Amino acid sequence: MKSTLTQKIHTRSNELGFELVGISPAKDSETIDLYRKWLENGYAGKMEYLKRHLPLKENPRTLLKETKSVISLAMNYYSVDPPTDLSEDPSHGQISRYAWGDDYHDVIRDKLQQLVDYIKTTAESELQSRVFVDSGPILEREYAQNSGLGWIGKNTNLINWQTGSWYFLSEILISLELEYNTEPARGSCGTCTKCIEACPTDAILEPNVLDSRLCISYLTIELKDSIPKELRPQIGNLIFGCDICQEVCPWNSKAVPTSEPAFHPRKDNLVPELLTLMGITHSDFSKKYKGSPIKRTKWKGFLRNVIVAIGNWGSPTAVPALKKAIINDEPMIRGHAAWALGQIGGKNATKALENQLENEIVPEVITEIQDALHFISN
Ligand code: B12
Ligand code: SF4
Ligand code: SF4
Repeated sequence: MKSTLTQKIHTRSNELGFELVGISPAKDSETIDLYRKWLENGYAGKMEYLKRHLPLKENPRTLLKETKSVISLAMNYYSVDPPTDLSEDPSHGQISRYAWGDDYHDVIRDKLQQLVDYIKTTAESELQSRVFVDSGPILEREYAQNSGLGWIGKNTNLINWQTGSWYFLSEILISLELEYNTEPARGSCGTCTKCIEACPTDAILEPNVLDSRLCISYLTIELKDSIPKELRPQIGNLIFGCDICQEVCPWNSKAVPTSEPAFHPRKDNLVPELLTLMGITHSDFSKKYKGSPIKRTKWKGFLRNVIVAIGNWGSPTAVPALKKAIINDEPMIRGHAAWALGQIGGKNATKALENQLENEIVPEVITEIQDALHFISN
């Protein structure tokens, strides 16, 4: 009976679009000490919620005391590859693959709920359950690995031996004993170190240990303040997240396109022109990225990222747009615009910086302007 229900859950999950499904018992996390140490080392940066999650991550029963099983699910978001001539063109920005389409939280939560409804009907019993996708206090990759979905690679992502790592993970905690995965995950990183070598900011300190404070994904999505000046050049034209340590992973050469239409790229999300994005107002941003993961940066963070990419592009054609940005109401935008003008250099950029220096009152922005002028004159 148990195995029949487990099998039905697998089948229904696949029908709902979850390519990978596995079930593990609700036991204590085996890696919680590594997580604690990671927090103690400061690798979470300013993601304070990860500290608050520590006690909750010790065991799924802290989230739902009746939990007996963790159903781990993965949904593929690989779609197309962007045209290389545009992704490598510094006048265009790159958005990471997971954010090209609709917000996966909404898409997946809805499917998890459908799966729970199905299990409740099929099991014909009163069940307790909770669903999580990304934002919950659960070590998703550990439970996915235990459930047999793949192994945790040196780039810290969960990799499936057949189809790679372009997956969103999610879980259902359920008060039901089911048939558990007993197979160890197939595949491994072996002696490969491609992701560690390819990371532009050396954020993967050692296999499986990532310092978020250096990771471009953190810097362009999670960080709400100024991006540290020394890291800006390494960001290149990445304006939202980073996929480099997955792009170089040999296991991703086997990726197959997702069957979920919601994860296919929205118009303009593949490799947008940086100068077009500079013209986006606060309300344009809200409209354009409604229901998209990109809204997480908010308008201010997104504009900051675009300005960094423009500084890395270094083209004088961007000076008029930066002249507007250096008088923006937001000090963070003014500071980054000053940096970008410094990278571009030349007479017009210098003039814009000198003009703003006369009017600027925020100490951090004054420092950015002075540093930019210094950079130009050297
Ligand atoms: C915080 C967070 C981030 C942070 C920190 C990332 C990190 N590597 O920890 C930042 C903002 C940098 C980030 C970036 C990205 N993220 Co993120 N992130 C999370 C989140 C919310 C928590 C992760 C966490 O707790 N990190 C702390 C570390 C210590 O935990 P951990 O990496 O899970 O590590 C555990 C194991 O690896 C194990 N472990 C540690 N050392 C070792 C050593 C060995 C040998 C082994 C076997 C295991 C092991 O112990 C750790 C603690 O349990 C999860 C969702 C979730 N609730 O889990 C999504 C999640 C990990 N992110 C995801 C994605 C897609 C991304 C990005 C690709 C987005 C992008 N394109 O920009 C990048 C990838 C960057 C990278 N190389 O990891 C997916 C990953 C899917 C997958 N296939 O693995 C998740 C699961 C969200 C989801 N539901 O799909 N993310
Ligand atoms: S996402 Fe980018 S910056 Fe972060 S670890 Fe991977 S390659 Fe490095
Ligand atoms: S690039 Fe190599 S080392 Fe890195 S995750 Fe992929 S297989 Fe593992």
